Amino acid sequence: MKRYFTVTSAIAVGLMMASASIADITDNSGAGFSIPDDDPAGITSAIVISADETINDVSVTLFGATHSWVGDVTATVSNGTTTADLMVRVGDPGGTSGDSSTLDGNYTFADGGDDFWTAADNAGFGSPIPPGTYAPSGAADAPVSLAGSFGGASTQGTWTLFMSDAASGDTGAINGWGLSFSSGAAVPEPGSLAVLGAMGLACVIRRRR
Ligand SMILES: [Ca+2]
Repeated sequence: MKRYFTVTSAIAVGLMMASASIADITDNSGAGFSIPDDDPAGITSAIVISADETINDVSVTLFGATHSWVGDVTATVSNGTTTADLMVRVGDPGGTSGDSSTLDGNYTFADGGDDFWTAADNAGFGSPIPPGTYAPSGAADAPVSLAGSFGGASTQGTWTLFMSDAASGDTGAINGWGLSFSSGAAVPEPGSLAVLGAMGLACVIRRRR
């Protein structure tokens, strides 16, 4: 019985480790850049993902982002097939100058995050939007879902972050950026659940001896 318990434990742990290893992929190797001022052509930076996993959800983080007028800024992420907005000229639904708050820190864009436009509105003139996790949004605060945009696609390929600035005078930059994927594999397969059940039964039998 003791040998049986040891073998099933090893199998169960092995299955759990296999599940964990493909559940999440994080790559924070995206290079930083200065955002060209008042230039719709913007700038892009790429991250190449070699792992081929099915995406359940993805988040994008801008590291060390700075800008003295967030309303100038547009940021999008693309896998070459689909492009999703992260922020588009915050506070500028009518083609005016946009929100006058600033960027200063790390900002993660993920489904379910706080409302970025509300945070910008609350920050006020010349004050930073608090670093944190925000929901992506499009022009005029249109809702964006990264899971809806990329769910079911492969992680594999060249991912690009695009950023641009739409008005002269205020400028910004990022130190780097990253992607964090979750796959649908975090839930153990039925086969591994059966092994875990057998392990539990083995534990019960051991205790009774
Ligand atoms: Ca500018």
